[in-house]
Amino acid sequence: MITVFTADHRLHDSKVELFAGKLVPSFEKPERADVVADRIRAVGVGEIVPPRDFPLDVLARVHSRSYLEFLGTFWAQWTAAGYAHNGYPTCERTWWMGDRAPGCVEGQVSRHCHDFAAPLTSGTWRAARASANVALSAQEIVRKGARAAFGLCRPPGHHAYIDSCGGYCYLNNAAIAAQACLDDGAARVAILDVDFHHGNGTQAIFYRRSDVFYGSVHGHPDQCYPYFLGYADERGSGSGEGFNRNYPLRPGVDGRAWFAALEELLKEIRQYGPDELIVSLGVDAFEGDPISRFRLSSTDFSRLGECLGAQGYRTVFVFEGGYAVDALGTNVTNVLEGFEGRHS
Ligand code: SP5
Ligand code: ZN
Repeated sequence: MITVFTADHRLHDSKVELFAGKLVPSFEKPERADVVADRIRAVGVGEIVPPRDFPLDVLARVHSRSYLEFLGTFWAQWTAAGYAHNGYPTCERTWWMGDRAPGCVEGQVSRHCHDFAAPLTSGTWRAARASANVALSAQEIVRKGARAAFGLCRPPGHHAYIDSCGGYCYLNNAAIAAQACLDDGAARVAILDVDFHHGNGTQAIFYRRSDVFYGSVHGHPDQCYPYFLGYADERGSGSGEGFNRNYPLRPGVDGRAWFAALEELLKEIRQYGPDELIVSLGVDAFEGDPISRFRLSSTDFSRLGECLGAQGYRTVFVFEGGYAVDALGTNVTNVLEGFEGRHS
C-alpha cells in the first residue's frame, strides 16, 4: 500500500499544550508521524510518496473562506499585535453570545477555536495545509485505481469543524478527502472513525447530508473528550437522517466490546453501500495510550486491518490520533498489513 507523507508536518510543533489546566509537553508532537513513517519503511509496507499541492478551492469545499483566511493570516496578525507565543482563544464563542466576526486577532482566534487543545503556531497553517494535501493525494491515488492508500496526516483533522479548530485539529482531512471523492464522481462515501475520540467535527460537517455516512466507535462523551457530541442518539437530521451512527463505549473496554461495536457499525456501512471508504485511523484506543482509556492490544490493530480489508471497499486511511509514541509505528503498520492480509 502506498503511503503519502511529507516532513512539512514538523512545521507544526507547539512544544506544550494545555492539559486539564496545566501546560505539559505536547502529546501531539512531530515524532508521532516520523516514527510511523520509519516503521512503514522498516516493515516494507510499500512506497512512501510526497503529496501534491491542491488549490485552496478544494479546502473551501468543506471549510469556510473566512476560516481559511484566518488560518492563513493568523501568525502575521498575532505577531503584529506584539505576541510571540502560541495563539489560544481568550474566550469561546457560544451561540448565546452571538455570531459577530470581530476584527482584532484576539477576537478572531476566539471566534475560530472551539477549545484550548489546538495551539496556533508560526508553522501551523503550512503544516495543516500539507496534512490536507496528504489526505487529498491519498484519495487521488485510490481514485486512480489503487485498492487503498494511507495518508500519514499530521496534524490530525477529525475535531475540526467548518470554521473552527480544536482537539489538535485545524483542517478536517477526512472530510476534505470525502468531499473530493464526491467531487470526483462518487455518489456515496462512508467515513469510519476508529480514533478513541469521537470525530465531532466530521459528524457536524456531514450531519444534514446523505451523501456521506459518518460512523464512529469511541470513548463515551459523558466521560471523554469531546464531551458534547458522540452520543448514540445522534443519527443525522433532515436529509442526513439515518446517516450518522455513534457507538460510545465506556472507558476501560477491551477488544471484545470494541470489535462487537465495530461489527455492528460495519453492517450499517454495508447497508449504506458506499463507493469508497475513508477510515479516520486514530490508534489511541491502544491500551498504552497516555490520554485515552480503551484497552486494545497491538494484535487487535492487525485484526482491525483484516476486518477492514474483508469489507472489499476502496479505502483511504487518514491518520488521526495515537500518542503512545513507542507503539505507534507497530499499531499503524499492523492495521495496514492486516488490511493487505500480511503479518509482520
Ligand atoms: C485527534 C485526537 O486524538 N485529539 C484528541 C484531543 C484530546 N484533547 C483533550 C484531551 C483531554 C484529556 N482529559 C483530561 C483529563 C485529565 N485528567
Ligand atoms: Zn483521538
